[in-house]
Parts: sequence; C-alpha cells; structure tokens
Amino acid sequence: MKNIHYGKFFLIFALLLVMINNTHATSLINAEDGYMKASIPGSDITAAYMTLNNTGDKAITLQKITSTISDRIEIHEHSMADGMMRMREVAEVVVEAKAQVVLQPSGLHLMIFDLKKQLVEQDLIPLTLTFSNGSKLNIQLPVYRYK
Ligand SMILES: [Cu+2]
Repeated sequence: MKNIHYGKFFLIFALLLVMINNTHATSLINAEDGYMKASIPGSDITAAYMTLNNTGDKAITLQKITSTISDRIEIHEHSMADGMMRMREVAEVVVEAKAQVVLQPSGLHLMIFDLKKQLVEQDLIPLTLTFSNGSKLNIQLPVYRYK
C-alpha cells in the first residue's frame, strides 16, 4: 500500500516538473516584428522576416520552420560575392544568450517555396519554429505587400 501511494505522488511530481520545464523552455525565446512578403502573382516563392529574442542564459538554435502554407521553408542568407548579391541556404540560426538575431531583407531570412496559395496583404500566416532545446514557437505573421 505504501509503495503505491508514493508511486502516485512521484508521478504527479514528475508531471509537474515536465509542465514547468516546457513553459520555461518556450518562454526563453520569442519572435517580434515578424512579417511575410505578399507573393507576386504567378510566383510560388516568398520570404519572411522577424527578430528572434533569446532571454535565456544559453544559446538557442532555430532548426526548423513549418507552416500550413508550404512544405518547404529554408533559412537563407544574403552575401556579396564578386560584387553580386547571392543567397545561400544555412542549416540553422544560433541566437546567443541574452541576444537577438534580426532576419531582414538583404540579410538572414526565411525562404518559403512551393506556396500552396497566393499570399495577399492582410493575410495572417501561421508558422511553427522549432528550436534546439526542443521548444516550439507558434507565431502568426501578417502579410505585407511586395515592393
Ligand atoms: Cu532566400
């Protein structure tokens, strides 16, 4: 009888710890000022930008981005090579402890391929960001008109 009692108590305690840990992990990183560019009619590619803030005391790495609007979202970086602006895929984005990384035009950005629908101004697009510490961040990005 005694053992069963302690077992139950331990289980509840363990569950509580897991819950606290999850809340903690997700609150360490947040995204602000995010937006996505409306897609040009006839094109199925666009880009998304945002600022990632890491409020924790350990580096956190953005590893994966998923969304209902595309099955192929990559992290890209712009760089100058031989006087020309080029884009290349990078595997991940490291956000150092107590620091932020800005994804912006002509810099780091999310490249969204194979759009399932045209994105027009005032759409709100859901994205899920998955980080190295196992946390997921669900955000909604407004769509702005392309220039
Ligand atoms: Cu790109």
